[in-house]
Amino acid sequence: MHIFKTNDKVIVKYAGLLYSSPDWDWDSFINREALHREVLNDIQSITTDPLLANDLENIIAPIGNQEIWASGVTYMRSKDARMEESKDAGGGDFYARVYSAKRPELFFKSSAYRAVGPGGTVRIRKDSEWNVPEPELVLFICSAGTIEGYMIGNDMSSRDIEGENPLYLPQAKSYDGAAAVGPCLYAPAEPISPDTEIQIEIWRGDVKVFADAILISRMKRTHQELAHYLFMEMSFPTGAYLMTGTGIVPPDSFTLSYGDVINITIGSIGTLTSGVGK
Ligand code: DO4
Ligand code: MG
Repeated sequence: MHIFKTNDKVIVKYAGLLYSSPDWDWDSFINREALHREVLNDIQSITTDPLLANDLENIIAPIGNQEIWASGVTYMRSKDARMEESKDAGGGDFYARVYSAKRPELFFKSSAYRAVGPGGTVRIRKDSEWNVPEPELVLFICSAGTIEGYMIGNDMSSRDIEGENPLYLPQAKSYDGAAAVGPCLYAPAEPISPDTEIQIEIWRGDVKVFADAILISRMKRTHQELAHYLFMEMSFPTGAYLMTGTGIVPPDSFTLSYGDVINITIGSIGTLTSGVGK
């Protein structure tokens, strides 16, 4: 089941059919335990509307009053790349330690108004010269702390700023247009399969300048463990989104350019496409 947001509607796509009701408000609609079962119940009492296909042309980021948080150094590739980029600053050891520590790295990524939806434009900071997208599976955790859904995320990162000093992480990671999310909230009946693959392609005009893929089973930590730490001492009245970390980092010679197009695909969820701008 896929839940889409437009400026004035919440739209559910289930078994190829589309449903919507004027009573549905995004925050209260998604913030429910057993979300898949609850939505199945909701759509039983309404008729499907094929004309909603037109509204799907105008989807926006599937987010209301939820904050977007992020996890770091959850894949070996992220640990290795960060140790390399920060070695001159003496920061390498922190990444090795957090990779194997009991407590994960969690950081605030974006408020909803700063995030970019499907088909939007992510930004490169003007004071940075080395930038990459981080394609990540994003968890939706309802206010009760249970994982109820998933979306695709891009945790845009300024590698030169982060590499200069790990204490610059919030500036390397959080700025206008640094988080892309979408294209929908995927609320399956069962937790997402460990065989799920995250794929990325970066296009510069007609040229594919980077492509890679990784299975989410390569992650060092469990989704429950990340959600548990996020909710341990913080409440989220309308639930929260949590990026689970990247397992894909382009080679050090690569940096994004204005005009690039980034496609991130997770089979069961869809594709999140973003342009890159100033
Ligand atoms: O430690 C810095 C951030 C790590 C991160 O964003 C990731 O591993 O995805
Ligand atoms: Mg990341």
